[in-house]
Amino acid sequence: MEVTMFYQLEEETLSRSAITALQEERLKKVVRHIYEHNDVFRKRLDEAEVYPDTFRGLEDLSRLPTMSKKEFRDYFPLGMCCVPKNEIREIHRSSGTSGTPVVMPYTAGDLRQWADCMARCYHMAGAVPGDVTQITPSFGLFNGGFGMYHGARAAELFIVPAGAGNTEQQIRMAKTFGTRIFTAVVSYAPRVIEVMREMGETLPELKIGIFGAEMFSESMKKSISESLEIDAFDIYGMTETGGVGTLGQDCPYHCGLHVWEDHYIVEILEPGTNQVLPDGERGEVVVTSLTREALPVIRFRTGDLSRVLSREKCPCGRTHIRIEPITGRIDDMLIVKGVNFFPSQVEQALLEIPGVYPYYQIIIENHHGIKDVRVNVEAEEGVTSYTIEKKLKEVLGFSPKGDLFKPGELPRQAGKAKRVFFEEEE
Ligand code: DLL
Repeated sequence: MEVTMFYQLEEETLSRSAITALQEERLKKVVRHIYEHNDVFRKRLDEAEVYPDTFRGLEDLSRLPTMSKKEFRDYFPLGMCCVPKNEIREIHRSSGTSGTPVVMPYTAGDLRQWADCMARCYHMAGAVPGDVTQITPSFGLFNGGFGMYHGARAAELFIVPAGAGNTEQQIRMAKTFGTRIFTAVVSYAPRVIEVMREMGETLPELKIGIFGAEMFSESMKKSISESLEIDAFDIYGMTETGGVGTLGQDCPYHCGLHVWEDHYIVEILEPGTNQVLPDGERGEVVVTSLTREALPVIRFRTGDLSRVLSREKCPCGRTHIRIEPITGRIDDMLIVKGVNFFPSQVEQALLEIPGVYPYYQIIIENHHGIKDVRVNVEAEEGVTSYTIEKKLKEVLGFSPKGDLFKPGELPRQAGKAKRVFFEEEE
């Protein structure tokens, strides 16, 4: 691997023992920081009988109480903040579609940390200084646009800060400036491909796509890479950990998401319990941020599902832990006819059928308390309901009904896509 593929070569290739030593030191420091600078954190630690003077670091990690979105909401907007207000330089906020929004404050140091994590992701995907990157997640309170911007500044890229929407113009801009790296929320990529086809355009200079903010199934990744003739990367992060890229991305070997372990500790917990699961077992991703100042998270229950794939050095040279791409959220799980499944499994199956488009709806019907599921999907002529039902039976064990739509007939959405719809009880 060339050195230019690393943004922070030394940090990204630390030995396992060096990573552990760094985490040990930083964990003790962050526990002291939150204890001394925030009443809510101090009370929680007191209740758990964890005190900075006697806290032993990694071996005491599981003694730390877990937290979730609930704490952010209960202490909205800045009740969990650990620095004085005049040290805050920026905030971001989750959409709040499912309740009070989550606010994340950043100090100047936090903005640098975010930019560093994000710049590592850019370089890991193959960016070199001067490359043209087009940023299409929205700029504003959503962390996607600005996070990619801060990272692209650090990585010394030529930035086209397009923001969301206006797909025709996005394509013309990509052509005009010779965009090499396109960044987007996953479900925006099929839309770009569709409009490119309508316009009869190609983007020969485009080589790299960085997509995230939503589950990215293998079949979606394959379809996007092939259609755009690019290498497609899966970038991970969230408002609570400090935004896009903070938790990592996959490398050109695509063998799991590299989590920046000098900044974050990742544990996999059994959903609904405090049981830490062994490597290889799938569970809830729980994250502790080691280097954030304004609002570090301690054992934050993300609600995302994954498992540890490896703690060994990757062929790309990086040594940090690798986790499986996120397969869904705990609260995404659907139960119909006694079968538990995730929307990601439906997507994976549908997109394996040639001629099926990445636009679908999973509709959960409710007939007097008895649930059923319908799957509507867009497909080219020639794809039959029989093929779809047969394929879905392999995943679900039963064949859901549904309608076939012609390409372009299902609604296109901005931002993160809504795929699952719950119908009112009849
Ligand atoms: O979605 C951050 C982001 C922006 C990541 C742009 C990548 C690209 P939030 O709006 O706070 O932040 O949503 C975080 O989105 O807990 C996951 O459920 C989901 N998510 C984020 N990245 C991925 C991914 C941004 N690569 C929530 N794969 C997280 C699957 C993802 N899900």
